[in-house]
Amino acid sequence: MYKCHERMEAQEWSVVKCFDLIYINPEKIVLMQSYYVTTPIYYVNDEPHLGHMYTTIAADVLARYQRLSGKDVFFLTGVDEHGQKVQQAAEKRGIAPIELADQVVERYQSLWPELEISNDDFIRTSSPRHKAGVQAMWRRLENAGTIYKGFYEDWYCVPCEAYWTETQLKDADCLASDGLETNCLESKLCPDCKRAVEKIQEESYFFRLSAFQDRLIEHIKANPDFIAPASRRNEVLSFIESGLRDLSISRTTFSWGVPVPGDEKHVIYVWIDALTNYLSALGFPDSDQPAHWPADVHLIGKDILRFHAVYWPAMLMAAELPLPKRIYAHGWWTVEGEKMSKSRGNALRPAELLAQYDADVLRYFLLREVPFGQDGDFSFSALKQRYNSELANDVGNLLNRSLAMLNKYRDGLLGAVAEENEIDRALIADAQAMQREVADYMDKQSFHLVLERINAVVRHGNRYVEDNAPWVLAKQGDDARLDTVLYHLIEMLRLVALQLLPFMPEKMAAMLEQIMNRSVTVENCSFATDGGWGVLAAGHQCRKPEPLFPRMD
Ligand code: ME8
Repeated sequence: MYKCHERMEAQEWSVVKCFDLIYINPEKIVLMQSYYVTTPIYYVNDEPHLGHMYTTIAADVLARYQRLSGKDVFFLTGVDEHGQKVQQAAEKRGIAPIELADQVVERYQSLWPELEISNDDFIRTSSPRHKAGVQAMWRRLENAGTIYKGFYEDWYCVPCEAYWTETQLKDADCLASDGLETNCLESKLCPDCKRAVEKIQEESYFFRLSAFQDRLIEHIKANPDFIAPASRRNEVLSFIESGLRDLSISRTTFSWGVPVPGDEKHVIYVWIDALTNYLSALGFPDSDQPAHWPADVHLIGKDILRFHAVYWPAMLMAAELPLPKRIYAHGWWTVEGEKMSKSRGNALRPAELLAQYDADVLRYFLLREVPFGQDGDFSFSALKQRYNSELANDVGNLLNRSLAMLNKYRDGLLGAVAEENEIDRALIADAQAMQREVADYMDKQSFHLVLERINAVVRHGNRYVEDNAPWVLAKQGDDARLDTVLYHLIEMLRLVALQLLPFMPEKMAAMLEQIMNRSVTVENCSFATDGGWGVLAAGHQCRKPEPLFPRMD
C-alpha cells in the first residue's frame, strides 16, 4: 500500500490526487480514499461513563458512514494507562497500575461491542508497539533540537495531568468542579477542573513549544476547518496569542510511564505519551509514513482541546509530520441538570443505560438531542419524548403502515411505477436532496442536522401517505396509482434506512431487511450500489412488517 503522492510522478499524481491511498495488485489498481477517525484514549483510573460513550459513538457513526461511502476507514480508540493519576488510583486500591489498567481495559473492551462500536483497532499505551512509538517521537523531537533539560518549579493538576503557572491559578473560586467546597484558602485550584493543584520542583526535560507559536497561529488561520466548532478555534487562537511557554515533558517523582530514551530516571509526560497513540497505532515508527496518516478528524471533548490543538500540532511540526485535518471538540453532558461527578455519584454508567434501552436508541438520542460541539443535558424524559415522537411515531410507524399496506393489498410485492405526478416527484427530489445534504453535514460532524434532515423526509413520507390515501385507491381498484404510491413509499423508506444505518446499525439493518428481503451487512451494502432512487425492481418481494420501535410508556 502506498501513499500515491510519494510514489507517483507529477503527471500521474494530478490524475489521482483526490485519493489518499492506492492499492496495487497484479490484476487491477484500486483507488480508495482514506478516512482516519479517532477518539481520545480514555484514562483507566475510572470506569466508562456517558462522556466516553458519547465521543466513541460519534466516531463510530462517522466510521460507518465513510465505509458506506466507499472509503478505506481506520477507526481508532483505546486507553490511556500511564501517568500520576492512574498510579495514584492504583495505589489507593493497593494494586499495581498495570493491574488496574487490565481491569478497566476489560470494561472498555466489553462495552464497545454492546454499543455496536466498530473500531478497527484498540490501542493500549502500555503495549510495546505504543511505547516504541512514543520513544521514537521523543527522539525525533530531540533530533530536531526541540528538547532541552531544565528544572520545573510550578504547579501541576493531577486530575487533568496539566501544568499551571502561579498566575494561571484561580484561587478566588472556591467551588470544585463537582460543586463541593474545597479549602481554597489552603489549596490553589486548577483553572480547568477547580481541584487542588500540587507544587512540583524537579529536574525536567522541556519541549520548545514557544518556538512554534507563530507557525501554529499561521496554520490555524490558514485552515479554518482545522479546529471545530469555530468558537473553539477562537479560544485556541487567543490562548496561543497570549504567549506560549516551553512545556515540561518529563517527570522524575513517579515511575508509571514510558522512560525517556537514554535517561531512564525520567518518565515521559503522559500527554506526550498519550497523543502519540494516534501514530503508534498506525505502526509508527516502523512505518515512517503510516498509510492512514494524517487523521481526518480527532474527536475530543472540549476539556482536552489545548492538548490536541496546541501541543500535538507543535509536536508534529517539530517531528516534521503532517498535521491532522481536523480537531473537533464536543461539549459536555450534564445529567438531569447536574454536573456528572464521581463524588456526587451521579456519573451515568453505560450498563445502567443499556439495561433500559437498546444501544441504537441511545446512539440516536445522544447525537440527536444536542448539537455536537455544544453542552447539553441528558434526561430520561427527553429521551422518551424523542423516542416516541421521532422513532416510534414517525419512522417506525411509517415503515409499519407502508409494509402493512403493501402486504394487505399486494401480498408484499412491489408493482411497476405508472405515471409519476408532481407529488411523487417532490418526494423523490426530497429523498435525493437529503442524501446530498446529509453528506455535507457529515463532513462537518453536524450530527443533529443530519438526523433532522432525515426526519424531515420521514415526515414528508407520512404526509405523502395522507395525501394519496392508498386505502382509498385500493377500494377504488386504482391498481396503477396504488402500485406507484406504494413503490415511492417503500423506496423512500429504503433510502431513509440507509442514511440512518450508521446511527442505528441494528435497527436499520432490520428495517432494510424487511424492505430488501435479504440480510444487510457492511460487505453487501454501500451508497454507491444502494443509494440511488429506483434500486428496487417491480416484482420485488418485501417482508411483513415487524415493529422496530414500540412506543415507550
Ligand atoms: O482526557 N460529557 O481521558 P478521560 C461529555 N486520557 N464528555 C465528557 C464528559 C461529559 N460529562 N466527561 C468527560 C482523557 N468527557 C485523556 C485523553 S487523548 C490523547 C487522551 C470526555 O478518560 C472528555 O471531554 O479523562 C474527554 O474527551 C473524554 O471524556 C476522555 O476523558
